[in-house]
Amino acid sequence: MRLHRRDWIGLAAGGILAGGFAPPARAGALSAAQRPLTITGLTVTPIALPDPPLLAASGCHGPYFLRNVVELQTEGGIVGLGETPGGASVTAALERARRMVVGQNAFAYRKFARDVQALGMGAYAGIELACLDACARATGRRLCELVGGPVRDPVEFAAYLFYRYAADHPVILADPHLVDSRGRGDRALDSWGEVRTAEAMADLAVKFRDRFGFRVFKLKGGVLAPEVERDSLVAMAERLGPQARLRIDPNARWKTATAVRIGQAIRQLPLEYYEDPVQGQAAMAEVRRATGLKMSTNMCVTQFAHIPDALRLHPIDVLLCDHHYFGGFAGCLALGPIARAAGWALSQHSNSHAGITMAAMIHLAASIPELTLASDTHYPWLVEGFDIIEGTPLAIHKGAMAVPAGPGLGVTLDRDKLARAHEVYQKSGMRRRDDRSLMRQLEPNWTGELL
Ligand code: GKR
Ligand code: MG
Repeated sequence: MRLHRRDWIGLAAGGILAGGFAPPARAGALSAAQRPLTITGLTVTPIALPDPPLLAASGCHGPYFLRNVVELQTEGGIVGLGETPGGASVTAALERARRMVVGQNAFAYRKFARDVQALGMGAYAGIELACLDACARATGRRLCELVGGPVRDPVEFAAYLFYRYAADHPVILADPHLVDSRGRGDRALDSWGEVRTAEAMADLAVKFRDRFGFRVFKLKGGVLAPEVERDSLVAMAERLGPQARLRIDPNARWKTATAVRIGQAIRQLPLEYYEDPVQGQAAMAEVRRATGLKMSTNMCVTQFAHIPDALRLHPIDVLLCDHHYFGGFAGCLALGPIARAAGWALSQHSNSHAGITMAAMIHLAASIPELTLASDTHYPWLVEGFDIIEGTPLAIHKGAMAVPAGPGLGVTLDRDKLARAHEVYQKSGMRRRDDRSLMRQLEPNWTGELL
């Protein structure tokens, strides 16, 4: 039915158009709610935050991890925040994206999504998040409400347990990139100490449970001999009790035979899933068949193009989504129904990050009904006092995190801490993650070969 202007006026007078349903406005007469949120500027700040010597198949973390912080200015003064992976290449991609987004409507971010994604998914994730934050702030809503949530609140997270060296290991303190005042003993970055045995790992798991209330525990494997990692899981199960759910993730550092052997040995444990023990969908499917264990990945299904093969080969039961590489919130939201149809549960992948990403991950998990499993997060490893958001860090209580109150992401930048982190980035000279080099200094015979 086509309505004439006088019909609209009549309907409006009768109250039929109440509740925000208004006649098409004439150009130049848009209400505040109808006006585009025009992007006027984009600021990119590369930062370096202290990173303890956590071990993974890639080597050793540290002495800093890198992130890029995005501030998206809009007409009217609202600023949206984003945080995305660090490193000079992502910084450059974000800088290149500026001309694609300035002048555009932040609400219509999907209009420029493909162009920005072509520069890199990391850059896209930072810009999309800043758009969503700005839009949610403009409407006075929490970010998750903008995309159909919250479907849950609070959101559950898993303890992310790494083997590691002590923070004041002499090799770390001698690192030429180091530009802060950390030192030995009381001046060490943290006091978790060295964790390189099954018993020490079980101790760490208990400390994480006692401090944060976690119920789910992910062991980052692919570091020590596979049998030591198996023993670590056994020790964790004994110390944590039968209600704890366990995961192990060797980041594809194991041969198929190793993964099958260890998988069969841990079948009696309360294992929630076996994450990426081997490389590639075919090998994952073989381990899955041979062990009967539930398998998960953030390595062999990391983009939509990988899904058809996964539906054919059946390598997984659980997919770890991540807005940093799966096409932002839009991509992860689209994964929900696909995962449901494929019979996969969703969890969330994490890499070292600060508070803006932490808030984003909470909002994302609060927006995807199919994301039913506890998400990973590196947030407990973020050294106290270094987060770049104002106030105290976002709290983990009983292993879960409340959706920040908003509007938007519900976090604001601490300008002093951001400036300090940027200065460290500039002075440290670190421009990309390089776990291998640090590991080779700690363990000169380390090659990262398959185990
Ligand atoms: O922080 O060293 C690490 C992790 O190993 C990370 O790089 C992985 O990408 O967290 C990740 C995972 O679940 O594989
Ligand atoms: Mg993983």
